[in-house]
Amino acid sequence: MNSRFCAEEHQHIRYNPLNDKWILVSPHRAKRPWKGQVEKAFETDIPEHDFKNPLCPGATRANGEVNSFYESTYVFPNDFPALLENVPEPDPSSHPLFQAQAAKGECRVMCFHPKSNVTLPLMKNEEILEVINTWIKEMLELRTKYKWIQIFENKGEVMGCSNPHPHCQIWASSFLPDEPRAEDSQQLKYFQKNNQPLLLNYINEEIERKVRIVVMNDHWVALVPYWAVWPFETMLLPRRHVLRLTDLNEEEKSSLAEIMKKLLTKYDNLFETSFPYSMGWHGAPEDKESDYSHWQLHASYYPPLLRSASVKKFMVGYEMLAQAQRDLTAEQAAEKLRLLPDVHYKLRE
Ligand code: H2U
Repeated sequence: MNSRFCAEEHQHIRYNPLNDKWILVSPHRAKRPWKGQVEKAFETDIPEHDFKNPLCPGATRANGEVNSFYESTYVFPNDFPALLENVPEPDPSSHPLFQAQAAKGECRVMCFHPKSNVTLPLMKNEEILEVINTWIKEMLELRTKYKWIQIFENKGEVMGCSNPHPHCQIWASSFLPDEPRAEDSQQLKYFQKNNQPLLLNYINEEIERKVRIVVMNDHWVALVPYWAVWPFETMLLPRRHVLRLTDLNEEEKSSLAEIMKKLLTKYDNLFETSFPYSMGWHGAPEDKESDYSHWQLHASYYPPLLRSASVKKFMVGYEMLAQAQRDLTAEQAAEKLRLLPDVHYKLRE
């Protein structure tokens, strides 16, 4: 008893300052995984083009509209939107236990590439740059009407993605959703106390400590956050203080394309599979009146795979009823990803 604490061996809880939640880390349970067999998932061949796939160039969508024969990115209104622009508002309620508020918005689908079998890590840097430029174009338009614009990508069937064609979704809303609302209040509290943005201080510490960095360039850093919940969760952030995607300069955009390709290649190389995840961008909310200096732009990648292309981490039981738990430490996950090649397994000689 009372031997010295070692984070890689002894269970502990870690604090996430961005959302004010804790996570249970139980590394003693992770001793086995890397000795175990690594199975490859069965990958179906996705055709480059299919007129029956509603996301493909020239295909007919559910509402009867025909996509253009696009050659780069392509944005269209989601035919099954969760948010509509014009709907009646709920009546005000005076009862504190039965509160509702108006919710307005728009949902769009954005295809990344004309070919269904070209995912982001298989694209050229210039093609990824096109994706970034289209994200920015969409944000510039939607921010004139909405407070929050959520860009997110569900990749892989295991994440509920309904279509293998490379794409993301954009949901703009009149309200600030829960996750960014928690991040806003946590970053504000930290800024008021320390006069520095939380995430900027955080990345500077991480760059010095090195152990959780996965890949870095002059403008960006990708790391496994100290408080990561998903086994190979990462966060991608600019190294300078940037509030929103729309504030990036040309150099930072090109450099973002480069680091995205590297990070996503490592992800695919981990289990030699098209790595599933949900990812999304968080930047300062869009109302002009408020000062959002406490914010720092970041993307979060939440991949569910744990041990192999077919072993997924389930967030059930304890996670649903108590709090998030992980086996592998953030440092072990970062090292594993860092050491993987930058060349995609499908593109190896
Ligand atoms: P996901 O697989 O990430 O859910 O994205 C596919 C989206 O495309 C989904 O939200 C939309 C679905 O509503 N879609 C259309 O808008 N039109 C179609 O014809 C098919 C799919």
